[in-house]
Amino acid sequence: MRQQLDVIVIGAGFAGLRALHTFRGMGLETLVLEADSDIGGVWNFNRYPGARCDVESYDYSYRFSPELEQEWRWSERYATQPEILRYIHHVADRFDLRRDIKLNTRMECARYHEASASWLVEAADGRSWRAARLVLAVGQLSTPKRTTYPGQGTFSGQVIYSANWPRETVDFTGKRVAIIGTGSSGVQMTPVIADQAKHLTVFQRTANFSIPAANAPVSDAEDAAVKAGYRKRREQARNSPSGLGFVPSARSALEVPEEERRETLEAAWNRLGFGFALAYKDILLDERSNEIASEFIRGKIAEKVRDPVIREKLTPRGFPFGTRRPSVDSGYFEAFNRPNVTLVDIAETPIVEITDDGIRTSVEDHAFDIIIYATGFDAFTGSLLAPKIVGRGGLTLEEKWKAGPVTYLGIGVHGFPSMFIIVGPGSPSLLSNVLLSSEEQIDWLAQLFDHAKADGIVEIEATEKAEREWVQHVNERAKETLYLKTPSYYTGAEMPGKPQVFMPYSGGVRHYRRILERTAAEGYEGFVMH
Ligand code: N01
Repeated sequence: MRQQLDVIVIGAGFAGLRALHTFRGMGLETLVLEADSDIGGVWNFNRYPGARCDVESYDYSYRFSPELEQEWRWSERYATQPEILRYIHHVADRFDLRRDIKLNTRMECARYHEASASWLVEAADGRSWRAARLVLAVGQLSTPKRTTYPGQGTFSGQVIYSANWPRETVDFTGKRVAIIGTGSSGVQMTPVIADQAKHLTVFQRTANFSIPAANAPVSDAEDAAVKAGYRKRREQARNSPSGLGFVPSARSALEVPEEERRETLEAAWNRLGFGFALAYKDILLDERSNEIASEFIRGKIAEKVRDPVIREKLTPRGFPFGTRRPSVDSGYFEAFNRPNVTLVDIAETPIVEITDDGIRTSVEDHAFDIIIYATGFDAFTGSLLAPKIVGRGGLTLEEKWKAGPVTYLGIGVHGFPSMFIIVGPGSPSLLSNVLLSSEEQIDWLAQLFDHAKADGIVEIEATEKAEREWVQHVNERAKETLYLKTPSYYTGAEMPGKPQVFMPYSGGVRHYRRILERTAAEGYEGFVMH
């Protein structure tokens, strides 16, 4: 084991890389441990055809370096996975990050040593490191969910998980392909695979709302315009509810005449992608406003899908728009007009088993060459609870979070001194542009570390009271919204047996940032430091 480091960061995705750059720049000896053989986090794993970001490229990019902002040229409004991964590698090279990243190094255990006020981090292969601070940048959607259908191991064709896509190209030509799952991953890959495969069958359990990406190449003029006003755009994003670079509406959908409303929704539909949810300020807050937006989308689906039976199956009903994460698509609904695409509604005719040559539902056998599981993730807590993390007095994070995750500000956990989570449960996290939220928290942590250094503080721990009050605040804010009306991965419903707790902070990026700023101004209230 080497001498004690200042900071160990777990994960070399967007957040881990930014943390390394910032902490190292402050003179802190920082090491990043990454389980995979390369950097990039989710953008390294989710290589499925059609994978792209559904936050606009200019907003889903680092803000910390104006030079980087000016020199990088995004080619499309919504960047594809390969382009985002190229950007991540460019950043790693440009800021010389690789020398402090250990690849193929999965943290198996982290243990807090009270006498030395430090964390001992052990890798799966027995190597270990010690550091004064542990920063968990492990991602919110990075532990894939595994389904447990009878016979799952018997399929003789190719099995692929969307979140662990093979690095070599998968050739769908002439193949009969199944996709299970119609969240963002299934929705993004459907039209692309439909274009290549002999036949594509999509197994849908819940119809989801999806907004067109309105993707387009970025012209030189657009690029120049964004770059000329980048600081303003970044400030807009920081002051918006979810970290997107446009000014959201301040009006209620209920206070405008129907014709005007239709025009507003039409304009948002044609341009804003995910931001459609902010076309009126109360779409995610008021059931009547939400139903207006939901009906608008149902009308759009009706215009896109020709077959009335398929159209009805694809139409989301029974939950308010946005309370399950909506998708942003490029031709998803239209793909079901193709003769080589079939929709199987597994809410009606469930999958009963996976067979040697395909999938058996309650009414039919389907033969396939390839089955793709686009069944999502153990969201928010999966990757935080996968390693063994042992805090003060031998308490594990798993025990502490038995009834669901509790944090102070989504960053600190009482009983786990000097451990900090980037975009953890209890922060805006998946209700926001996570890249922006990561940078906000890392900048705030940098100030906290500076403050601690100046005062000779070695241990920083959230108090139990601050944690309790924060969890209460997170729950109170959630009650003001429609999110609690629907079981979703926001509430832990995606995994059988997971505690049903609303996990992200729904008070908005701007409000959350102000709370962080206030906490810092008040001497990091809610943290005990010595
Ligand atoms: O996962 P999901 P995802 N049998 O959990 C179904 C981000 N993302 O990978 O809804 C059959 O959304 C499940 O059905 P149901 C984004 O935040 C971003 O698609 O539980 N089906 C659902 O249809 C996104 O929200 C981008 O009834 C089963 C699907 O599988 C998040 O990642 C791109 C099943 C899972 O949907 C996750 O998206 C892609 C079972 N046993 C993803 N279990 C960007 O563009 C689950 N399902 C940035």
